[in-house]
Amino acid sequence: MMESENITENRNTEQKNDSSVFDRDLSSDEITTNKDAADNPILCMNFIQREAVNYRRKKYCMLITVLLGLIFVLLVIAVVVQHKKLSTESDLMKMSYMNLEYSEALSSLEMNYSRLNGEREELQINLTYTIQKTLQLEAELKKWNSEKGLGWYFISREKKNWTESRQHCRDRGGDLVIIHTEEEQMLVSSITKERNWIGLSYNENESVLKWVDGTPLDLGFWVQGEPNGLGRSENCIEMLPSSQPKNNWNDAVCSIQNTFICEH
Ligand code: MMA
Ligand code: CA
Repeated sequence: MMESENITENRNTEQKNDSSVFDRDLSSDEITTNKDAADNPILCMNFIQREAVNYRRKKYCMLITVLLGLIFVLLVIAVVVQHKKLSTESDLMKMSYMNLEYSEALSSLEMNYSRLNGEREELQINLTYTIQKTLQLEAELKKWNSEKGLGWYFISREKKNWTESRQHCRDRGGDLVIIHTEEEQMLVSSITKERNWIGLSYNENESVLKWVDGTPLDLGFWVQGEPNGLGRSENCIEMLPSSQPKNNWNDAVCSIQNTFICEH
């Protein structure tokens, strides 16, 4: 009786030991003990059962890790897709905003264009009227001067070379100014503030100074030391406003651009 009680107690102790083996990891001492106890069939069974449980645990862990990894990858994909979608939407919004800006700028340009076009037409009408009025006044002045036996001068605003200047005067019924007296020299000098061509030049072949009406020079009002080109490189005569009015002629290169004085 006593012996059977002992066996029952031993079995309980063994069962207790078994369950504690399932619940915890074994220390290396215990493993050694287990190896040593491989001969014991009960301990051997416990060892196999424990290994099986460990294997199952590892399997679950791996499965959970894989699942978590999968979820993570899916999340990353979802974030990337969402980001792309958002950036496409923001690009579209930007483009439509720019389109709006462009169309506003375009309509403002169109308005400016039509306003400027209107102003241009108005100015064109004014210009036409002014040209007509000027021609009319010129005609009246010419008539009045010819009745009184007087000439009149025209001082250009634009600059031209000597030949073009002369042509401009001739196109308007006059020619570059001719000066025969000191009185006329002083008068013409008083109305000019820039370098001006006058109607005097070297005759190409003879190197002789002649007025535009073909008459030779009788009286000159030269700057001191002029003319110094002597018809070789400086064939046309200009007035220099910087010099004193009584002596302001200089021979100059005919191609330079000067204002000019026409006489009618
Ligand atoms: C310029 C030119 C000439 C003029 C000299 C006087 C340098 O050349 O205007 O025609 O004789 O000046 O110094
Ligand atoms: Ca000169």
